[in-house]
Amino acid sequence: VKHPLQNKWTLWFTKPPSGKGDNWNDLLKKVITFDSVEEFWGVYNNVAPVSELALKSDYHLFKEGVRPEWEDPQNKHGGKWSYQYKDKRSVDVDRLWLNIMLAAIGETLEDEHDGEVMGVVVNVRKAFYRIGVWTRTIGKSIPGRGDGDVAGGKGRSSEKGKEILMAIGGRVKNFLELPSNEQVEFSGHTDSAHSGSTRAKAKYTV
Ligand code: M7G
Repeated sequence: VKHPLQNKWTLWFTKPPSGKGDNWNDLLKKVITFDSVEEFWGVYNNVAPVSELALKSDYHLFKEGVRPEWEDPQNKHGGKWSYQYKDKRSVDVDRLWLNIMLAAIGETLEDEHDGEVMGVVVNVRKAFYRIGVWTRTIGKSIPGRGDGDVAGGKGRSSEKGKEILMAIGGRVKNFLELPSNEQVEFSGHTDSAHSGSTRAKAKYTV
C-alpha cells in the first residue's frame, strides 16, 4: 500500500562546478519525481546525506513542474525564508534537512489553500549550511493574477498575504529548531537576482 502525498515532488541536485565554464544550468540536474511516502523514503535512503556532499552542492525539493530557479514563472514574484548555520560541525544538518523536507511533503509549512510553498533548498558552502523555503509571493498579491486561493483564483489582500508569509516563517523557524534569539530571514528573489547572490537584504525576519 502506498500513502499518497498531496503533491508530486521533484528532487534536484546542483553539483559543484568542476571547471571554469560551468554555469548554473549545466550544474542543476533533476534526480527523481515521487508522490508517495514510501517513494520518498526510497529516495531519501538512496541519496548521499547533506553532511557528505562536496562544497557548493545543493539539494532542491520542489513541487513538480516548478524549477528551483528565480526565473521560473511560479518563483519570479516570490522569495524565500532561510537560515545559515555557521557552526557546521555542531549542527545536525541531515536531521534538519529531513525535518524541512517532511514538513514540505507533509504540507505542514502552510495552511491548506495558502498555495505559497514552492520548495525547499539546502546549500553546502564553505562557511555555512543554508536551509531555505521558497514561497510564491513576497506577501503581496501579484498584479494581474487571482492570488491566494489557487484553485478558485480568489483575491487576497496584502495584509492577509503578509500574515500567511509570516506564519510560514514561524513554522520554518520551528522545523529548523532555532532558539528565539536566532532569526530566519525573508528576501525576495528579485533582490537576490540583482545582487547576484542570495545574500540580499532581508525584508522580514522571524
Ligand atoms: P546561491 O547558491 O543561491 O547562494 O547562489 P551562494 O551565493 O551563497 O552560493 C550562488 C549563485 O548561483 C548565484 O550567484 C547565481 O549565479 C547562481 N544561482 C543560484 N540560484 C538559486 C539561481 C537561480 O535561481 N537562477 C540563476 N540563473 N542562477 C542562480
